[in-house]
Amino acid sequence: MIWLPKDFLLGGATAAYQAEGATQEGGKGKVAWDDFLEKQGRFTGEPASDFYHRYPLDLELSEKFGVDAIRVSIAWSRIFPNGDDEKANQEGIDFYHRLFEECRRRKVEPYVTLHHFDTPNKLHKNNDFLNQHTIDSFVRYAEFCFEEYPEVNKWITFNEIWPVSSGQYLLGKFPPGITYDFSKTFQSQHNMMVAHAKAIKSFKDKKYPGEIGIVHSLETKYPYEDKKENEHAAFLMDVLSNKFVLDATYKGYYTEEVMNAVYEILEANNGSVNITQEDLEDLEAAKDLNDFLGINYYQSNFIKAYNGPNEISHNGTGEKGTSVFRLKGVGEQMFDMNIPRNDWDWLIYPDGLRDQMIRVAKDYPNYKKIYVTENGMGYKDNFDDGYIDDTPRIDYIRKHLIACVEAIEAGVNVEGYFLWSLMDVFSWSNGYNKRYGLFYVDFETQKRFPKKSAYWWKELNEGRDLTSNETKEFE
Ligand code: BGP
Repeated sequence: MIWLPKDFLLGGATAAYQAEGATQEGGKGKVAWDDFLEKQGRFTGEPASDFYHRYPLDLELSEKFGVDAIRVSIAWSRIFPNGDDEKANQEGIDFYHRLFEECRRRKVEPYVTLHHFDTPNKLHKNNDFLNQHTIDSFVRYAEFCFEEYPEVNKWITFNEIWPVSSGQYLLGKFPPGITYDFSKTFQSQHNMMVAHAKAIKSFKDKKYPGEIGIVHSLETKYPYEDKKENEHAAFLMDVLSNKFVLDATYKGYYTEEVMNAVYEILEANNGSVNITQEDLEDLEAAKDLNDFLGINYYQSNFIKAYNGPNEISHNGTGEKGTSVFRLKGVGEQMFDMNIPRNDWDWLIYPDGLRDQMIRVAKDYPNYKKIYVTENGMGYKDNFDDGYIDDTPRIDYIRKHLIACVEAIEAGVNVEGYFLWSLMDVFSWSNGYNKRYGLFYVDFETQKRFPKKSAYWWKELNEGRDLTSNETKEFE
C-alpha cells in the first residue's frame, strides 16, 4: 500500500488573469496581455472562468470535493491600476477581502501570489522588470498587500521567474514577444529575484503574520543518452532555467560554477548581464527568510548538445509532435523519447519531480519546506453530456503524488500538493482547449461539472490511499 501522509495538504491552483475574467471591471488597469492577445486574435482573457463573479461557487465545490487549500493571485492592476499609482483602487481591494472571507467560510486556506505573469501595462511598457522602477513599485505593492490583508497566512511573491523571463525574451510567446535575447532573459530573472528578496525582507522586518515563499518552475534536465557533451548541455540548461534562480533564492549569490555556465551561454549568444554589489547584498539578506519553496512541475526534459542557430517552435495548439526547442551553445530538448507525452509534447515523467525535490534538499539545505504548487495534466476533456471521464488525469496525479511520497521517504520535507488547476481556466498560450481542472467549465454558460477526477480526489483526501491502480495508463 502507498499512503499519503494524513496532514499532507491537497489544494487546487488558479491565477487571477486565467480565472477571473472581468478584465475591464472594478477599476482594473490594463495588463500587457490584454492587447497582446487581442492582436494575436486567437483568444483573450475574457471570459476565463468568470471567477471574479463566481468564486463562491468554486469555493463551495472545493469544500465539497476535499480541496483543502486554493492558490489564488492578486491582480496587481486591480489594486494599483497602473502599478505605481499614488492611490489604491478601493473596488479591487474590496474584491480580495470578499474572496478571502469566502475562503474562510468554506475552510479553504488561500495561498496568495502577488505576481502571476501580470505586471500592470504601464510598467510593462517601460521594460517591465528590466526597469528598476518596476522593482520598487512591486515592493511597494507587496507591502501594501501585507498591510491590507492580515487575514492571509500564506504569501507567494512571484509565480515562476524563468517562464516569465523566457516567455517574454526567449520564446516570445509572452508579451512583448521578443525572441532569443539571452541578456534580457538573465537580467529579468535576476531583477525579479532582487524584487523577491526585497519584498520578503520587508515582510520579515515588519513582522507580518504568516509565512512567505516563492514559486519556481523546476523541470529536471537529464542528458539524452550517456554522452559527456550531453551531460554538459543538460547542466547548462539546468543553470539557465533552474539553478540560476535557486542560487539567488537560497544561496544569496551565484556560485562560480553557475556563473561560469551563465557566461558560457551569454558568450555563445553575444549577451551580458549586470549584477551589482547592491543586488547581491539584497539577495544575501533574504536567503534564509523563505518559509517555503513552491515547485511547479509538469515535465522533465532530455537534453542533447547543440551549437546551431536558436530555434523554438512552441506547440500552442495541442498538435502532438510540433515542438522544437534548440538553444545555441546550450542544448536541444528531445521530444521523441520512449516516454509518454501529452498532446502539447510535455513528457510525463513523475520521477523527475522526485529527483528535483531531492536535489533541492541536497543542494540548498536551508530550504525549510516544499509545496508542489502546480502539477497537472493538460487534456482535451470530452464533455459527454456532463460525464467527464478523465482517467489519464487521475493516473497522472496519482503518479506525481507517489513521487512526493518517495521524496518524503528520502528525507525531503514536502508538505502539500496543489493541482493545476482547480477548475478549467484559460491557458496563456493555448487558450481554452487545454483543460486541467477537477471541475469542467463550460466557458459559454460558465457552468461547472465535476469530472471523474474530482470524485477520485474526494475519496483520496478521505482515504489517503494511493495504491489503487484501476486507472489506465497513457497511450
Ligand atoms: C504554469 C503557470 C500556470 C499555467 C500552467 C500550465 O507555468 O504558472 O499559469 O498556465 O503553467 O501551462 P499552460 O497553460 O501553458 O499549459
